[in-house]
Amino acid sequence: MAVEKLTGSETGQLLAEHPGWSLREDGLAICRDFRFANFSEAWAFMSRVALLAESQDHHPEWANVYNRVSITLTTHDAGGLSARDARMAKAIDALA
Ligand code: H2B
Repeated sequence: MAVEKLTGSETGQLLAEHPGWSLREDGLAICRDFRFANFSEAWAFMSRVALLAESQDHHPEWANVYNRVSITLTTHDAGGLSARDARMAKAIDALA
C-alpha cells in the first residue's frame, strides 16, 4: 500500500518536534539510541515498542546490545519518511 512521503519541510518539522531523533544520512529515516540500566530494562522497553508497532501496523528497524537499543524508523511502503514515522516516534518517546 503506497503511503505519502514527507516533504522536506515536513521532515524538518518532524525533527523539530522530536529532538531526540536524528535524520539518517540518506534522509530516508530517523534514528534514536536509547540506553537503560540493564538488559532487563531494555527488553521491557522493546516489548512495549513491539506491542505499539503491532497496534499501529508500523514496525521499527532496531538493534539491541545489552542495555542499548537503537531504533530506526522509516516507512517501507513510502520509500522514506511518512506521517507514520512521526506518530511512532512520538509514541516511543512517551514510553521511554
Ligand atoms: N512498517 C514499516 N516501518 N513500514 C511499512 O511500510 C510497513 C510496516 N508496512 N509494517 C506495513 C507493516 C505493511 O507491510 C502491512 C501489510 O500493513
